[in-house]
Amino acid sequence: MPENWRNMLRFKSFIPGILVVGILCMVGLWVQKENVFKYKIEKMIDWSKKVAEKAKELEQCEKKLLLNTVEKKSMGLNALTPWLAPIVWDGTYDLSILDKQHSNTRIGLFVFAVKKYIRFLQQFLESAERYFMVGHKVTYYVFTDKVDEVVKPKMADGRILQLHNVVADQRWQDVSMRRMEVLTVFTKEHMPNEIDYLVCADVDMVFNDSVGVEILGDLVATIHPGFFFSEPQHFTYERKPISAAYIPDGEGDFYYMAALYGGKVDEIYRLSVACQNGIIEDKKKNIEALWQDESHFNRYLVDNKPTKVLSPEYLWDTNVPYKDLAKKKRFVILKKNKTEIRN
Ligand code: 5GW
Ligand code: MN
Repeated sequence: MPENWRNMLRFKSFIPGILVVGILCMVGLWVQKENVFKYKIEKMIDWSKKVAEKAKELEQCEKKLLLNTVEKKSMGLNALTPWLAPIVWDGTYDLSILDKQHSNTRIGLFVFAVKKYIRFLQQFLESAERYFMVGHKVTYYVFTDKVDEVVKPKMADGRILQLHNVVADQRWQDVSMRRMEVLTVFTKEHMPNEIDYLVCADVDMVFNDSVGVEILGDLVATIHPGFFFSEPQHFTYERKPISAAYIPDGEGDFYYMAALYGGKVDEIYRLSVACQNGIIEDKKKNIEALWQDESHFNRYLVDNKPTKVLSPEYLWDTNVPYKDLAKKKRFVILKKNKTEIRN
């Protein structure tokens, strides 16, 4: 008998055994069918419940960011920019983790209070003591033409107030632009040894809710609340090609408001040098950008994308019609009588 026939016979002798085992297994499955299927069905119900929960969570997130309620899908509605920088909204970060990461971080707050704007300083500083980087090392860099009139706030430990004299330019446009020049000097000479991050702010503002280390990043800018839902072609960028701040149609991501921005000291040095150079270039041509330093600031940020973008929670204007956009109104623009304060 050939060898392979013999093998087949040997195999055949196993067939009854295999059949018996198979039948036993099927009987076992039949007896346990309730449990086996029940387990699978329960698992499936469990998973679909979890999926439904996640979908609901996502829907709530989207609602919070108005993805479903606003027709026009403006980029500002997202929690990430197209270059994957976070857009900071309440609920998108865990402050207890970030506070630990920044336990040794030194933060500067740069502000100008020149001429009549000195009237805003006391409330600005007092509200900063209450809400700005609470628990961290903070140095206020206040620039004013009236150092003697400054009312020092009661300050927590680890917080320092530096008062600096600055010339009071006659034209208000020059006062606003002077900030860039002062920044080029301070971010180069003084601040590198004193602080890690610098935050620059307008003084005609008040802190109204917490502004903490979640806003720190290499280069950080805030979306202007008035242009949150605007199409880029309607942004009030400088549109005169002759200006150094010129941004052509089709360029630019957000309209940033220069009333709150920040970053690492060397990043703010680079930004202020670029803006100051643009301002000087325009002055030589006897022209001025539409929104002075803010126009140059926006020009710089077209080419140098911020690594973090702050939502309008951080520059809130009580005049905007979409009141629900910001759950927290953290840093609020004060209403001012423009003719009174500018004369
Ligand atoms: C005064 C009149 C018109 C415009 C600016 C000034 C002005 C601005 C001033 O006299 N003194 C002064 O310190 N500033 C600084 O520049 C303040 O820090 C002020 O917050 C910043 C920008 O000027 P703002 O706040 O009037 O600009 P908007 O765009 O917020 O109205
Ligand atoms: Mn302002």
